[in-house]
Amino acid sequence: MSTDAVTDAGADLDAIVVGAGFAGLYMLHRLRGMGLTARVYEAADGVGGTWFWNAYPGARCDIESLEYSYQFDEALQQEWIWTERYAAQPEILAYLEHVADRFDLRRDIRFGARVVSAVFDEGAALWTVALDGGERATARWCVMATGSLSSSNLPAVPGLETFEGLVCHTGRWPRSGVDFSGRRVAVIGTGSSAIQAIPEIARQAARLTVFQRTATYSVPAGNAPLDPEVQRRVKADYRAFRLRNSLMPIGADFDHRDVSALAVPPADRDAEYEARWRRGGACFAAAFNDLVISEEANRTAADFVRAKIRAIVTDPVTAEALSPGHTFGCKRLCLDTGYYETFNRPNVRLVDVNRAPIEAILPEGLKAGGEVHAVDIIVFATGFDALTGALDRIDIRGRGGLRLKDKWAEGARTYLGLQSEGFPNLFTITGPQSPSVFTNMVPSIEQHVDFIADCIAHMRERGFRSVEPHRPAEDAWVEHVGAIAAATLYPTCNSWYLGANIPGKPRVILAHLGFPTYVERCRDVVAKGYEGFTFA
Ligand code: NA7
Repeated sequence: MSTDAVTDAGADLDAIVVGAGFAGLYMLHRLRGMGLTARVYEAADGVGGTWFWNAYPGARCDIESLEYSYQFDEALQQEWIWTERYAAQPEILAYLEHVADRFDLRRDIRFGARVVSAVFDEGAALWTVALDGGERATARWCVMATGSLSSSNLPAVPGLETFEGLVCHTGRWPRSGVDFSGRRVAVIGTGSSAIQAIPEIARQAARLTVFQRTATYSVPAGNAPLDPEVQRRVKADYRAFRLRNSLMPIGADFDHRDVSALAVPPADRDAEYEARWRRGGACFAAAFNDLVISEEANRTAADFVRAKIRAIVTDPVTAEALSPGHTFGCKRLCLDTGYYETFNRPNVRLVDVNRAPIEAILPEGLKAGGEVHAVDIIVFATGFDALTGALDRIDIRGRGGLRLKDKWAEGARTYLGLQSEGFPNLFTITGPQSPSVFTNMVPSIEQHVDFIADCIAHMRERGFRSVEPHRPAEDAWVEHVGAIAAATLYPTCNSWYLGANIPGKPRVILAHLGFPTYVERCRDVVAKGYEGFTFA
């Protein structure tokens, strides 16, 4: 493929970026600012990534909008006005479209361009990236901005292809929307996406049947219009606000309380949970400092939520089925707006697939536990092949033709979640074993993009052609990430954090727990001349 500029390296471009979500857009902006030629390939027809695809009813961020936004440009963060405490999908998508226009990014983005392979040429130290249409381009650096939760998981239910109604997945929502009014609907799954969609669908549908495999802990989001005064106060010193957040455990203000749940009398403990339940939001999980460390502490939060479910849901059998039995918070805590209340509606029914497994999809609906549920629409809210799924879908080959997928067959192996040994000049933004999904994603993305851009600048200044991690540094990082998780309760659930939602996927923790410690470590690595990386 020909381009206007041929780089010093004789490649079509200096850098290729895959994906035009939060990560890809900022990466492009940084690369351009460094005077590099860069192009973004994006499979969708527009920018937005996650926020392009997850357009299901009720889709909303569960980090507060004043925090879930870019901070790299002061004018941008001042001018954009958020309207709600938690922004809904259309507002975030509009924000990202605004960013693309404001920084004139679209001229270097190719839409409708799905990358199918990326192959490293060792002699030239260049990546060749190929699209599904057969086009190719070469570049020195290849940056995967492919998202942590972008490869949707559609379970292989027998007979799916025979269904005569509409099938949709929350993570690949039809652009034209779905009209549920008067329809009989099945929702499979009860994770974050389902919990947001179910109350909205129930309001429109004639009948809604929810197929649940694992009951979910959910707390009220407490969404509301954003008080202009709060917004004004934050913007008066946005920099200080961001700095404060960056020092918090997951890089967002959850009002962390550094007290053990077992160190306070039960009545005070419940009063703290109650206050946070009323306030709404993920701050509930930050009520005490040992909820994901001590089983006994954890039980106090779990019991509180279970009591809430029993108080909200009028049918005791349904309330019992909706009450989770696993460790609180080791699957992602959900934030909802009337989720449990929805099961009091006469048009909503819960089916526990542990008692009544989904056996098949028929032309007229689903068969579960011997019963046929006739439906017009099936919504799969069955999540994603998290963190590695989007990379696995691309045939990525490094030195000696090594396939990334093969290297990661027993679990992802990276250094800092940024690079994997044997794949020089290939970077992953918020890749596996970085803090990513355990943080506020936007600051995490910015931190990674800045690291990558600075590393590229470092290479150019010194005339290096390639960078990759040193094997011992990578091994030590993999062990470090695993050891942190092993000291918590996270390994006790079948969560997507561990890859446990995907049949056959190795069960290893896929993200680093702790944001400030990670950022500190990255700074230290740079200060020590990119310790653990090998330049050539
Ligand atoms: P999640 O959180 O992975 O939820 C998926 C749900 O689908 C969950 O309840 C799963 O049950 C269920 N599931 C998955 N496969 C099946 C099959 N085969 N049968 C029945 N039920 C199934 O994905 P979401 O999209 O809700 O949220 C992902 C993240 O996106 C979210 O945390 C935010 O960060 C944004 P399981 O719990 O695995 O038993």
